[in-house]
Amino acid sequence: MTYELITVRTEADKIGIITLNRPKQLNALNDQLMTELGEALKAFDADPAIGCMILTGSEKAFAAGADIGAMATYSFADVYKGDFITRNWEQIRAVRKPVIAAVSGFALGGGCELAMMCDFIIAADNARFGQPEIKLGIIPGAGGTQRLPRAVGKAKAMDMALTGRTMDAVEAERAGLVSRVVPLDKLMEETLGAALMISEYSQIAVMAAKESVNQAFEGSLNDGLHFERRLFHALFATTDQKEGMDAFVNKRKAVFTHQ
Ligand code: CO8
Repeated sequence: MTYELITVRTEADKIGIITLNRPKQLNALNDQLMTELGEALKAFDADPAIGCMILTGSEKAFAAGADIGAMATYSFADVYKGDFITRNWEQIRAVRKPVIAAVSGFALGGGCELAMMCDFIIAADNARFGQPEIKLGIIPGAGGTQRLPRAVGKAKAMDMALTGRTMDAVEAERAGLVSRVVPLDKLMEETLGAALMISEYSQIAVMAAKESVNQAFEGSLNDGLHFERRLFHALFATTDQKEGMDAFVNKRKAVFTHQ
């Protein structure tokens, strides 16, 4: 498939990198862009050579939100009947391999929600996160009122959703929204380092870890512990578990075959 609003490349034949590419609109997320993003993620997820994906934007903007110009004239009937958002945002959740968001500049509204849909966020020191929908007479619609409180707690999530203020990278890291903050010129290097590390581990174990951590947000502690235990037990059926443990015992580097 050819893409117009994103660019796609691989690194070291193991990492799929998707760059949002609507620079004049600060990567505002429209239908076409989200459809292309879903297709690109699906293709990388299905490629056995790819172990991890990176989603990034430009220096100035990861994404400044949903495309306000496109939404401005929508009616309730348009968005409800057309299933606005669900139809082409859900693909991100369906991806089973890890997706790291490398965020510089603005991650606002749908842009902040898109970053939060990724498995973790590495932020450049110029990153700004916010849910400013309240200023437009709406509320977040792609998970902002649900994922933000889980990431930063109720107080900060309420503050951001009700006032529309932004959080800088330092506050976002302190609050738990991002996993690391790095200088802007080191953002891709740091993110690629993490992605390469992940892509060299057993894909089965990596996918199981992702699935199990996500479970922590979707059910009770008891259910989550049970789910984790079952996956943990199942990994003893893999060749990669034998390889990883044998390599440790024999003081050599493990070579995983993803079996
Ligand atoms: N939609 C459409 N165009 C945008 C958007 C956007 N979200 N953000 C910026 N742009 C455009 C501007 O209109 C401008 O275009 P032009 O040059 O043609 O006038 C260009 O990008 C550059 O923007 P600015 O001149 O405003 O740049 P500044 O550096 O002065 O300001 C800001 C940058 C602060 C990011 C500012 O552009 C801004 O406030 N943007 C809007 C942010 C916002 O409100 N985001 C939330 C949108 S609502 C939303 O995301 C709901 C999500 C629901 C789920 C997702 C559904 C798809």
